[in-house]
Amino acid sequence: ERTKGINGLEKIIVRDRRGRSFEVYLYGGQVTSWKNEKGEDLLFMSTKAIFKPPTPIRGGIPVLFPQYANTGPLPSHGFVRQRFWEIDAHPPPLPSHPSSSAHVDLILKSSEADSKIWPNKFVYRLRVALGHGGDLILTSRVKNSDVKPFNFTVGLHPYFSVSDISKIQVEGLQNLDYLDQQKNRTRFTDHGKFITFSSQLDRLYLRTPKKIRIVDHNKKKTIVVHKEGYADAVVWNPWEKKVSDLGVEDYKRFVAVEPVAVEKPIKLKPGQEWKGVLQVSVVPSGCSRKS
Ligand code: TA6
Repeated sequence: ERTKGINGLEKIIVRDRRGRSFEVYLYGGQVTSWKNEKGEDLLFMSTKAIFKPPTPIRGGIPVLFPQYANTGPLPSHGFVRQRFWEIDAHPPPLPSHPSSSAHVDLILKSSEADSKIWPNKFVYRLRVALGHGGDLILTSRVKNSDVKPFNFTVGLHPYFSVSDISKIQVEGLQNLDYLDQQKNRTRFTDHGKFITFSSQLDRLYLRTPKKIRIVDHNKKKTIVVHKEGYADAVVWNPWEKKVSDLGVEDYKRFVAVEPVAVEKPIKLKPGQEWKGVLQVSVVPSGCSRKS
């Protein structure tokens, strides 16, 4: 269903037969909501989110491309989160994708104006789908539609809703190296068994396993983040650090666990395509369903 969202910005609502749903704004190609059959939103949206281009929307799942954060000369996190995407009426087939799921395909093509800040022609296709178990699946495809090769870094920046940031732990990143983004990306090794939060944390973990878990002790639920094609992962919570358009207490209600490819930029030759998948499921804690 295509409809008007906040401030008249167009959004797509997709529902499955069990009453699960998600919403995507064409502005940013950004998922802003993902609800289970009880109507609970599994994604966080800032109480102060600004739905007014060119401000990026603070919450849901921003798309970061062609640059993660300030790791290069472009605006932080690139520019596609501030562009108007379109519905892709004829997406090329996605062979391994569950066929019966409810989904929508979006597309963003590089524009003349953007070529002034990033001189490479690309096509970014994003499929957002509900899997059979109600999982949320985001499949990104970036194609080099230019006549010369190019490099980029890329990511998704999901704001996962949690009951209380001080009552969760992030598992699956032990013994990995990370770059501390609060310390000029100095490299450290994480020797903890899992991550807990009691102050600001902003780490870029390098070459991580595909599966990362967010265990929410209050809710007795685990968010399973499964990624393919993104080698690295960021874990972020700003705590009381001032973040524009975030309510003062909002940091308590989300954690960002982000599939990204940063350490080794993706290289594409003309005509080549890169694919990345994020699949998120929610399971009762203690359970480790394969996803
Ligand atoms: O990915 C984490 C991060 O880069 C943090 O350093 C923090 O700044 C966050 O993203 C939000 O960035 P934004 O540009 O949306 O304010």
